[in-house]
Amino acid sequence: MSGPPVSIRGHFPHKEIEHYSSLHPKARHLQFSYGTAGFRTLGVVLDSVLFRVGVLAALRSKKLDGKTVGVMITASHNPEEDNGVKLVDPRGEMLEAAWEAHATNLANASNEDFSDVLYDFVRDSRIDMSKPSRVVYARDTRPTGESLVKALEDGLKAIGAEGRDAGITTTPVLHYLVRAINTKGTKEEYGEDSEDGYFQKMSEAFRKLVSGRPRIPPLVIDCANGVGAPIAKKLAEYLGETLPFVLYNTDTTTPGGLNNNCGADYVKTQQKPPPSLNGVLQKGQRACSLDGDADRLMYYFIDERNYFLMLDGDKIATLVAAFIVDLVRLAGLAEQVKVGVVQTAYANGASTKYLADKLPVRCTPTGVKHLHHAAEQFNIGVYFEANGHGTVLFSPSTLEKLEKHEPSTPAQSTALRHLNNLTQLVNQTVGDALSDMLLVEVVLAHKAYSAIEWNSLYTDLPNRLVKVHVPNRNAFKTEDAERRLVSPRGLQKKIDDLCKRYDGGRSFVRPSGTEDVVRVYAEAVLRSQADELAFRVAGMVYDEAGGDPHRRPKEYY
Ligand code: NG1
Ligand code: ZN
Repeated sequence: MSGPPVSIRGHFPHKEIEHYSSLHPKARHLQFSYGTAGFRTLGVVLDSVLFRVGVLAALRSKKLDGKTVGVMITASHNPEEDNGVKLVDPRGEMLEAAWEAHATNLANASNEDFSDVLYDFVRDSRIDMSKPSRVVYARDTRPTGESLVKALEDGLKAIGAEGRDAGITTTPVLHYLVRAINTKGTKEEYGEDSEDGYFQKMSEAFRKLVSGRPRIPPLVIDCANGVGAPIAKKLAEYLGETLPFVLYNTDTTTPGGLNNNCGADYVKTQQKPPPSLNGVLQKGQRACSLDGDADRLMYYFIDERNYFLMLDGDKIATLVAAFIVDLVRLAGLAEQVKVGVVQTAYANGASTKYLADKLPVRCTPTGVKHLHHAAEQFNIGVYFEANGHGTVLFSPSTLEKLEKHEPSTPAQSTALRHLNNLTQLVNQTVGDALSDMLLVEVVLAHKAYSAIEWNSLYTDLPNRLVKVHVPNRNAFKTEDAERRLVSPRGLQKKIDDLCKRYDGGRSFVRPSGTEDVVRVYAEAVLRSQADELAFRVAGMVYDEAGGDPHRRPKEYY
């Protein structure tokens, strides 16, 4: 005998869903996938996805008992015509992995099936439709953003969710807001839930950390012609003379400017400054680039010989981690508070070596969520991708320790005060270019380092990143935090044999999570050898993957 028909709790708004869904039809031929960076593709094809993400965000909030969920509309460092969308969970962290698959399913349901697929999802996930639902959302400066926000809002209306528009702001501000809203009035209160609250918290901590230090010389900031520009302008007002900014690439209205020949990704991949800064930078002057949504940061400078030197995510991680380790020791907490660093296989071998002599270093697969979770395992976890995305996490028990610890000397008390201020300066929800930038400036001020001294902590091994277009990148499977290939069989052995022939040679191969390519990374003691190793491995990958021999790129030898 079968039981009573399974039904869902509360009212399922069939009519509203069908009505709003018909305003945002999905094109039949399009397939979408919620990957490491959420949904990301050409902005003009995302209308149906945004509507459905609105619906999903509203349901996620109901599932979490009415906690506020975040939605960020951005395509980060991608070209201006792209756009994308990501969900943010209530503590300001990335969406729970299991829901990524739900997001993909819903985005790909046909127009006719959408309402039924949604009903089944609500039933199977046991979502109580009578719960409240709250969503806060924001977008970057991309031209397609405005209409995508409307589509998202229709998704919220279809479910009857309460929406809060945070306007045009950075990804890290949106993550901050989500956490601030959800912790309001609790003992974990993260800050006032407004952009002003974000600036207040960060700038106050910064002022305290640099007070009594020599005046900081102006910092050149390349804003990638993106949302970092208006936000950096506002931050400048909060900081005043404590840290003078010289802002470049702040044009968010001229079409095509976003991330074009500028921004953190340009600097990292081209290994040169944005052309707009040519002739601007004085020798030794600190400059940095943000990406299109201001969650990545690259520092750099021109040295005495006019060489361009890049201070990337690895350099930031080493600078910051070494500083925190010192402070913990000076505060008398070395036994109780363990500091660790998390990197990916893309971290320069020289940075890993430098760090591993001082503290535990973990390697995780690419993607912020992996790094973030690994960093949570430490009392204080510093994580950075080489591309400049990263932050520092202080565990709840560490925060408590820092607050309650009784220092026994004035030196201990000073170090402890600095640590407590750092917990306020750092955006612990996600990598944040502006918060990371202030963090770097604090360390430089405390150590009295110029960019040159910072750079000399260790010397990067020359490296090369190559993209290989193959018929099926899913044929490439990895293990050991993506450092070794398990398939195609036998290829790893060939790579190992080749690496042995290069001094300091290291190379690995993995399928990209965001582009239809396989990435090859190689490093070696000499620049020419790093290049040669990368292109040789790329050639092996191309041949192994069955690439057309007539179209084999010449530079693969
Ligand atoms: P993929 O395409 O999976 O290599 C890229 C970056 C990641 C990360 C994601 C998300 C490199 C080599 N890869 O991933 O670090 O930032 O994009 O945006 O930089
Ligand atoms: Zn970004």
